[in-house]
Amino acid sequence: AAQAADPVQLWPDDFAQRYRAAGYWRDVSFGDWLDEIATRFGPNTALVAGDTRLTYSDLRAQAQRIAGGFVAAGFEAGSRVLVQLPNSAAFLPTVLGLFYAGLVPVFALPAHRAREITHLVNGSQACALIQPAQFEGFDYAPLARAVQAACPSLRALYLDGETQAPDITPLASLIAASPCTAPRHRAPSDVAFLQISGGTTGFPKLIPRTHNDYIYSFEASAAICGLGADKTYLTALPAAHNFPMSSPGYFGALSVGAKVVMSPSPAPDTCFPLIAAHGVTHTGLVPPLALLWMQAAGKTGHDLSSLEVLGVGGAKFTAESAARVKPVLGCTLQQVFGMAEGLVNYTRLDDPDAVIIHSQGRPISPDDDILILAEDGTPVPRGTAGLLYARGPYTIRAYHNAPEANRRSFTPDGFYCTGDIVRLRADGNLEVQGRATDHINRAGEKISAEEVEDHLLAHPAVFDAAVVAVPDPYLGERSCAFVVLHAGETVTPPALKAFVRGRGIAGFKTPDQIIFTPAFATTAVGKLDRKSLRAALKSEHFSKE
Ligand code: J2J
Repeated sequence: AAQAADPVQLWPDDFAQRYRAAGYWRDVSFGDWLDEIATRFGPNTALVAGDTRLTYSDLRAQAQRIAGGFVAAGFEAGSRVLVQLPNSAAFLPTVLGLFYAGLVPVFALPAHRAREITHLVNGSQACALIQPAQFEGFDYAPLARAVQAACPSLRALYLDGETQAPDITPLASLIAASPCTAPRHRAPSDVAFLQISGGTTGFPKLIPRTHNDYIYSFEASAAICGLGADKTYLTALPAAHNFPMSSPGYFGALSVGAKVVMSPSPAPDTCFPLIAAHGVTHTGLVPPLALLWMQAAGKTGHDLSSLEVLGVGGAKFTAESAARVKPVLGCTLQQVFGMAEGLVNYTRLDDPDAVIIHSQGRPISPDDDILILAEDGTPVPRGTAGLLYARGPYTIRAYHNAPEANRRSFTPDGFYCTGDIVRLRADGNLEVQGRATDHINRAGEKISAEEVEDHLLAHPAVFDAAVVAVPDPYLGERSCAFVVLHAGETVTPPALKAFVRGRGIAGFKTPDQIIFTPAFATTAVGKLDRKSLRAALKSEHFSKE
């Protein structure tokens, strides 16, 4: 009964034909792909996570047992399963097991809480929830129960790790079940998983990625990033993010027989020993972490000399910082400008330093169509800044089940409106100049201003709220909430922050700063004018806060 195909706008036939003819889409599903890599690289080490070490054959065997568990539990092919696992030993076997069973993972971050998970489960009609028992001091069983109470589609809860919860199934019990010996059929053109958007609306949107488009994106990325069977990729960022998943990420690494190391944290004191112990050659970081790594590099005794390529993306990396990567870390910097909706740009490893330091690279595919348009929709003169639109063999044509957002975010001829303001240089590389949308890019984590405003507005003392991005030397941007209180009401910034945190959302969405203000400037039509709020923030009065 849960079979219903996702009502998703996929590529028109002529595009699909072109992408197949060009060899981008191999018509292989993730289940087939797991069989391929297990056959090609069987005895090589695939995964290192804590004390766990799995060869490619082991990885497939584990995935097959987990898949068997899901099939035995009665989940039909095509059903969605929400996965909220940290970078643990369970992550890859579980996700690959879901693929093998023909199920569709929905990826959430460990930082997400009841409100977000409820929204994602209801939005995807997920039938199961997979979480860690504990992570970073947080106990997930009560969260699981709260979500189940609010989500009629949920039939099963799984926890990875020690738990006293009798109503929740240990994830390990699936591994013991009899294996699934062949991938349950999914068409390679079907949706493989749902990813969360960086979102500018009140709630994150779901991004449907197909087997064909995603496998193409990470296989092509592996080649661009110089991965091979003799390389080692460190998963430092949260594994649910598109960047460590596919740019080139652990999937790109596995596609060429490399070794994947999972780090439970991106901090230098966790990652540096892993780099030294396992000879890590490749990893990916957001700019604030790259800065932290460069600060720590000289001060620890760890040998980082195995590092060959550091990918940095998710937010703008300044040229000043970019120039320090090679001298300080001794590896090649690769700037990565990507998005979970698809389009990913890389500087190439053999680009001149000036390109690597000053640009965000160029698209993966010769068939990535890029438009840079002025606000009126006409192309800007080459070399000047404009809004970036993208279409291609791995860029989605629509969000999952979001007609209104789709009208805003996609053009009638299928271009995704990235919201990024970029400039195309004469050498063909892009430079990110800014963005046109209202989100805060906090250390690479995208926060919707509207979503946080809605939570502030839920407080009885709050009359109006506007959340804006403020430049921050460590985070790149931090969030600042301007709040207008109802006449006669009072509330302190810490109390209001605690209220927002208590709404059941990821901690990184709590405003970093709250400024009370008597009223907002509005535009002629009475709409909130965020531009003037941003300008106000830069004024002396506010910068002293
Ligand atoms: C400036 N802004 C950037 C960059 C992303 C690889 C790398 C990153 C992401 C990612 C990803 C930027 N300079 N180098 O999915 O596969 C901002 C842009 C973009 C948005 C997408 C990948 N790299 N950005 O960050 O979906 O604003 O994906 O539109 O989280 O991050 O965010 P997200």
